Amino acid sequence: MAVKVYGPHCASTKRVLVCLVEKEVEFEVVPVDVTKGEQKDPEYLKLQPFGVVPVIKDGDYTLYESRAIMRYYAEKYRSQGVELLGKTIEERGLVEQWLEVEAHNFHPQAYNLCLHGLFGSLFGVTPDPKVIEESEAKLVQVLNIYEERLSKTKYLAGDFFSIADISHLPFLDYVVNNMGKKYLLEERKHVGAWWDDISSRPSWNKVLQLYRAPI
Ligand SMILES: N[C@@H](CCC(=O)N[C@@H](CS)C(=O)NCC(=O)O)C(=O)O
Repeated sequence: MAVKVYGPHCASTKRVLVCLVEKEVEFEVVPVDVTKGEQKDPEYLKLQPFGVVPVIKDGDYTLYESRAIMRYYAEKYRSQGVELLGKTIEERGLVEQWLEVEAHNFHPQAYNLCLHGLFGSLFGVTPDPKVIEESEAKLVQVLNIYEERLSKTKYLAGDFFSIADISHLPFLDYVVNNMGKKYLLEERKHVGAWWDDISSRPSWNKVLQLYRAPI
């Protein structure tokens, strides 16, 4: 039975979709229009009580939080598709470390930048230039640390592609391509090379083509 993925057009959901494509897991999508508030419908809240996408249904099993869903499928289908968790426990530790860095250091800055500079109007948020300026300055500091790391390893957790890299795709794509901030990569050659590599993966391009965001 195919996995049901709710809200395919949203950035957080795209993490999950890329992971499923890399793991060669069959899925079907269920539209949830967040611009119309469908993520707050009582029926949807039974699946995801916090009222955000994504959520997946796999038979009777329901799971939400995009990074938890990636961890789950990368582990469940360990021997299928691309290995996304590293081969040793030490590699796995580094995957977890960089996934946490993405969630707690990278994401808040990238999200605020996008909320105030890109899609805020869809959610009734008035853009605040001060938030944009501060978020970009903080994102630059994070990317400087990435530059140092990526001067030593091809991907964030090591010389292997992982869910830590996947997790960056949707919001870095918004920042670089939808907000026109490619200079953030051009000023950091190792981050730029990493981005060129991960954003040219067929899995990401397939997901982008199939489920374009409404912005
Ligand atoms: N931590 C959650 C965040 C999910 C999230 O913020 N989803 C956004 C779309 S990218 C959403 O549903 N926004 C609608 C809303 O906040 O009402 C995850 O990673 O699954």
